[in-house]
Order: sequence, then structure tokens, then C-alpha cells
Amino acid sequence: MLTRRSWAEPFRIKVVEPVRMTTPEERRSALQEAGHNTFLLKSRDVYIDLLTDSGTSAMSDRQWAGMMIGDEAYAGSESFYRLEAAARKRYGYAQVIPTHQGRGAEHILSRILIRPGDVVAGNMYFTTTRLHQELAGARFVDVIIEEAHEPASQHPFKGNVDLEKLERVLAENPSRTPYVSLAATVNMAGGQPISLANLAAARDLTRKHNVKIILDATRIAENAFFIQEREPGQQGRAVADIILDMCSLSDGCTMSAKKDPLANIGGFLALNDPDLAEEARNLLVIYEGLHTYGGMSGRDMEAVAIGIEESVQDDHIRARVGQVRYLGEKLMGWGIPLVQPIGGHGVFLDAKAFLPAMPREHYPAQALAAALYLDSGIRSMERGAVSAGRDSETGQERFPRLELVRLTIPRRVYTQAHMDVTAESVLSVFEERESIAGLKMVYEPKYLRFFQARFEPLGAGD
Ligand code: P71
Repeated sequence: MLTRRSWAEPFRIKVVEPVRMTTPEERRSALQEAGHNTFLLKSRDVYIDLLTDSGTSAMSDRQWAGMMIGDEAYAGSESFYRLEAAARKRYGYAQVIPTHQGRGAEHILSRILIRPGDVVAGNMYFTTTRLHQELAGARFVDVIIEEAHEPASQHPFKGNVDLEKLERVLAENPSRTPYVSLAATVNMAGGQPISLANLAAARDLTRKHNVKIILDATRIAENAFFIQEREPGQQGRAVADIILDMCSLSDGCTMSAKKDPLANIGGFLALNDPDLAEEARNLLVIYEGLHTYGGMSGRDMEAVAIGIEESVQDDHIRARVGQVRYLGEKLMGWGIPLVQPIGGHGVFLDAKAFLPAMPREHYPAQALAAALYLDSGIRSMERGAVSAGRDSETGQERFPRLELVRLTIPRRVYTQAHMDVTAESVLSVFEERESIAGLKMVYEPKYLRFFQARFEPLGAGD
């Protein structure tokens, strides 16, 4: 008897982009040239690019058609009004402020809400989000539940806030906590969702302290899908309705349109308070552009507007998360250590369990990402100590409990056979894991070091 229905894609392929296969020798020299950092590899040297799902989606025929009708007027672009209408309809906020991408929105938001000495609590850090909070003078405090730090924990909502931790932060910093920064889903925890019930409870708590909630809505459709699947009482509801419920439990959001909304560039800040929005627009014209384009071209805004609509459709999101899960379950079946449950946008290998003998100071996740590239030309991303960087006050290296390699799946880009090839390469690296050498950092940039840091393999004498 057939017991399972597959998640096959709700689209067919109209255009293809050839990719280059490389030899082991070519990959060895490319990796060396890139300082063993997958961010520094050239795209032409990559076979399957799982570095990120950011700006790497395949746009639909409708999005491409929309690009042609993009209105490139400097002021009052028609495309902006279509973007504004789509964002209002699908996320429910009154004020929509366009930005060039997510971090543009984070910058403006941090500048208008944070005063030096403030504290921002959140469900785990994200690199750019925390840096903008810190640059504005805040200290970030992680209030995510403990299970989020344990790769093997099966908790269905590892993005949840630990309400006691949050209560403590709010009580200890009266009127110094401008907002709580909540991500849906939580990228650094492995693409893990927050539940509607937990978000509502956080809302009740912050209301008592007169503190705002700002969502990072970058992957909110994926979060809403997990709520539909797992949260009692939510089955049978449309993902689009769950998204609106989530947004209604907050005061605004930052959005990178390069993820959920299926665009190659773009973003926005959305708020309900018109006075705050006015302050944001004042800064916008300095750093991003006029309030009716914010750093995007008219055609970009058109692609985002159409992408928002496509991203909240149940069939789309089921297939998107289904593909990620297909890869994850295959690897799990072979005993590969990874973050469970499988997240929304990628499979996160547990580098500490993969390479248990390697000290944290030798950057096991960075070394594993390099080894995977060498094996097959698959590009992944380190999400561990290198990404965490240094404490902004003490300058000490941060060693987060999670030391992960992210296999991030771009939306609508790769086939099931690509997922099979990826899984087989991970297995082959796993079987040879004893031969993977640790790394030492030989160049370390001051900000967001993971982007441009360079490494060398440690030899027997190190
Ligand atoms: C991802 C990215 C892109 C990225 C950014 C920084 C380091 C490495 C890769 C970007 C996000 C994100 C969340 C939850 C805000 C941004 C910034 N993610 N929030 O995962 O995941 O958006 O890139 O449009 O500026 O590869 P932006």
C-alpha cells in the first residue's frame, strides 16, 4: 500500500543554466586560492552551490515578466506601490519602507530604536542583525530555549523564546529594552521555527513592560509552514493566514526579500507606528535612497512584489521545505550527525559530532566545509565559531555551542538528483573524516570576519 505522498514541485522548468564540473586538482588549487574559505571561492569553480538561499532563488516567468514593466521613475514608482500593497496584504503592517536588502532595514531600525547602553533580547543572534544592534550601542542577550543549542533535540519549535529568560532581561533592564528581536525561522539554530503560542506569550510579556516586538520575517513563510504542520489547532489553516497572525503579534519587521520572497535582491522595513516610520524614512534618504525605492531598482521592486505572493502559497512552501527535508532525511538515514528536526532552508551538519577529536580552536566547521568542496565541488557555509566572531566588549573569540556546516538549498533551483549527489558527497567525506585537518586563521577582518577570513591547514607539527 502506498502510505506516503511526495511533495513534488508545483512548477516545471523553462530555462536552465549550465554549471561547470571540476577536477580534484582544480578544486585543490581553487580552495587554496580561496584561503579555505568557501565565501572566497569563485562561482565558476562551484558545482552545486549550497552556500546560501539568499538571492539565489530561481524567479518565476511572472517575476521575469514583471521586471519588464518595472517603473524606474526616481520618485513615486508604480512598482513601489505594488510592492507596498503586496507587503501590506501579506504581512499586515501599515508602513512599508523599502531597503536594498535585509541589513539595510536592520541598520535603519537599530538607529531609530536603540540608544547607547540599551539591551536587545532575541531568539539567538544573526550576524548582521546583532552587529547593527551593537553598532547602535546595544548589547544583545540571547533568550532562546536551551534545546536550540542541542543539535539532537527533537523539540518541534527550537526557535521558541525561554519566557523566564526574557522576563529576567526585561525586569533587570527597565526602560533600557527598546524591543525584542524575534526571528522566524531562526537561521543560526538550523532554520528552526517559533510557535504561534510562544510568540503570543512573548507578546503578553513584552506588553506588560511596554516593549516592542520586531520580527525578522526573512523566512516567515517557512516558519508558518512548520506551525501548520506541528502546532495543535493549526492544521488545515492556510500558510498565508498563519503569517498574518504572526505579524499581528509584533510591531514591525525587517525583511530580506532575497529569501522567502524569491527575489535576487531587495528588502524592507515594515512598521505600524507612523511616527517611527517617519523617523525611518528620514534616515532612509541618507543611507538607502528615496522612500519609494530605498536602494532597489523599479524592476527589483516588481520582482519582490510578485515573489511575495508566490512565497505564501501552500503548494510552493510545502515543496520548498519538502526538498530540504528529503536531503536531511537521507543523511540521517546514513547516521550523519545533523541538526534535528530538519530546518526550513537547509540541512545543518553537526561539525562537533562529525569531527569529535578536533579542538574548537581549529575551526571544525570551516575545515568540514572545505573538505566537502574538495570532495565534490559542493559549496556550503560555516556557521560556528568563525561566524560568531569576537565579543564586542572583551575582544575574545566566541565559541557558540553550535558548530555547524550549512547546506543551504536555494528555492526552485536544484533537482532531487542534485540532492542525491550532495548526500553521497557528505557520506564519502564522513567515511574519510579521520583525514580532515584543522585550520588556523591567517587573516582576520574586523567586522563579519567569516566573509573574508583566510585559513591554512594545520600540519602534523602544529
Ligand atoms: C544567509 C544570509 C546572507 C548572509 C548574511 C550574513 C552572513 C552570511 C550570509 C541573511 C539574513 C538572515 C536573517 C535571518 C537578516 C539577514 C540579512 N542571511 N536576517 O543566511 O538570514 O539579510 O542578506 O538581505 O542583508 O545566507 P541580507
